[in-house]
Amino acid sequence: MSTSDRVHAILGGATAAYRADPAYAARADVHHELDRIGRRLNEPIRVALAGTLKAGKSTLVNALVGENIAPTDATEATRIVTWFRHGPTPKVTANHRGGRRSNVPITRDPRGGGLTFDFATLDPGDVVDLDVEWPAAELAAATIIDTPGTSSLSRDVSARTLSLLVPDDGVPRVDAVVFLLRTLNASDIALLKQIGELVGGAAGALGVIGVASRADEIGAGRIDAMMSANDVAQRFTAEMDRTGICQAVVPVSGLLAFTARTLRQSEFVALERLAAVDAAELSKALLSVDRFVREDAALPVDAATRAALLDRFGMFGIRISLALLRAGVADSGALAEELLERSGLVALRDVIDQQFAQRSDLLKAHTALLSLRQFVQRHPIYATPRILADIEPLLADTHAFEELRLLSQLRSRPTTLNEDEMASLRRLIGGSGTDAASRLGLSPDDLGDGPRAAFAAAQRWRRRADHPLNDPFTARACRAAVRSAEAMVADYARSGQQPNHPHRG
Ligand SMILES: Nc1nc2c(ncn2[C@@H]2O[C@H](COP(=O)(O)OP(=O)(O)OP(=O)(O)O)[C@@H](O)[C@H]2O)c(=O)[nH]1
Ligand SMILES: [Mg+2]
Repeated sequence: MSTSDRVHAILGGATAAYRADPAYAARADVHHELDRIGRRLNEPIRVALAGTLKAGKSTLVNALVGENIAPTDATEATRIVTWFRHGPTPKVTANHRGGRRSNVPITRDPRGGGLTFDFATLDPGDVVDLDVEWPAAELAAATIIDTPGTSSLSRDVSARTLSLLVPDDGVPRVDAVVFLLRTLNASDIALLKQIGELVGGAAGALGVIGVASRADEIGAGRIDAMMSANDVAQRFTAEMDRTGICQAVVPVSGLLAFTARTLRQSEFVALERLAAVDAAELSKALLSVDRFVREDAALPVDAATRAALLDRFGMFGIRISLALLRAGVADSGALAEELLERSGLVALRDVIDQQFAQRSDLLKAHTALLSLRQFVQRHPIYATPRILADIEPLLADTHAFEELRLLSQLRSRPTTLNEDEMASLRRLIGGSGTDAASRLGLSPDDLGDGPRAAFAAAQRWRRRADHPLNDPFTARACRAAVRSAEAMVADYARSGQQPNHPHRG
């Protein structure tokens, strides 16, 4: 039975127990709560974007969805937790303190075409969160939650984000978290650690990905500084890695990604005109933001258009676009694709897919188990000990949960594994994807080697687990690798592929 099936079974048992209990038989609120925990198992995975103030969270929401639906830089809206879910038609609802709900008029920002919510009739202090339903395909696979920036300076806002990520009642609201960090000063790292400890702890989401955000600003956006920008991004990434909270860390420019996904023909035409300017003249104009937007600059594109380009692309985006055009990129589709790749969004989507999407049933099952545990403890009945006795071993023994915990812990805890062993262990426990080929590092051509490779991996890690100099953590990681490999051997055997008779296909 899969973990999800077992969770469904435990929930079914709990529901029956509460219906049969005289004290709870008539308690609609209690049955409603149980229903909700069960329903969530069938809803899209919930991924929250959290991070420091102005880290680019809302911009990244827009880039991921491919539409301008999360307000950026708008004062009130950025202080409220906002849920973006798939729905047939655009609709915004405010959840008020005390349970009242109200409709929020949607308005388009006349300048940029972005969404703004009309707060005229709303008191932001009275709003718990906003619920945006939007007909975007991306939202069918995942519900995305935009959160107010956290900082030690703004306690109220931080409290709102923390209560979503780490609720007082211990009932998890989200299944996974993307954590954005723009700078690496001591207080940012301290905040990430604090949130990570809470989030990654017993009561929080199991999946955490780190994003080094606004990556285009690293290296001051100079294109000739691309190499050093990459270096900085890598050091940044390594630093976040060391906190050991995230399963993976990716540098991303949300701004560039969003612009790439919504590139307009008029923008392409303006860039093309600029790219045709004499090289010496152009590089002078690109020396600084001030020079680029200067009214009297002798450029074939007017100052207002240049300022608009700057807003949409940032200085780095403009430089890289012009370089691409001069190198022969000939249409807006090709330019958009190049920019998207360079923005880091493609890499981030891959990581989200590997870490969250492929495991979404598990992450949701984990959330449901934590919620149910909390629930039965809050409403003790005769059956509570029995239900807990079902939940606890499932939380502790489910190997996939252990894989996720290890994937983050391996980054921060010392082990006696060498670099090569570390890389193959991470892959084996699902760090690059949960399918057998990704775990075993097989190319599409040698999938037939799967059974033999899985068998060899199980043997190799069994030996490595028995190494006399292992510390307890290293031994635990090696044993997990053995279990992951053995699970594949068993899967292959079930599907009729034996180690000695590799399937040829
Ligand atoms: N250059 C650059 N600017 C960005 C990027 N992402 C966001 N910005 C800018 O940074 C500012 C803040 O962006 P938001 O997306 O509102 O950031 P946020 O984290 O949602 O901010 P709060 O919710 O207020 O904490 C805006 O002016 C964005 O245009 C990026 O990748 N590159
Ligand atoms: Mg925001």
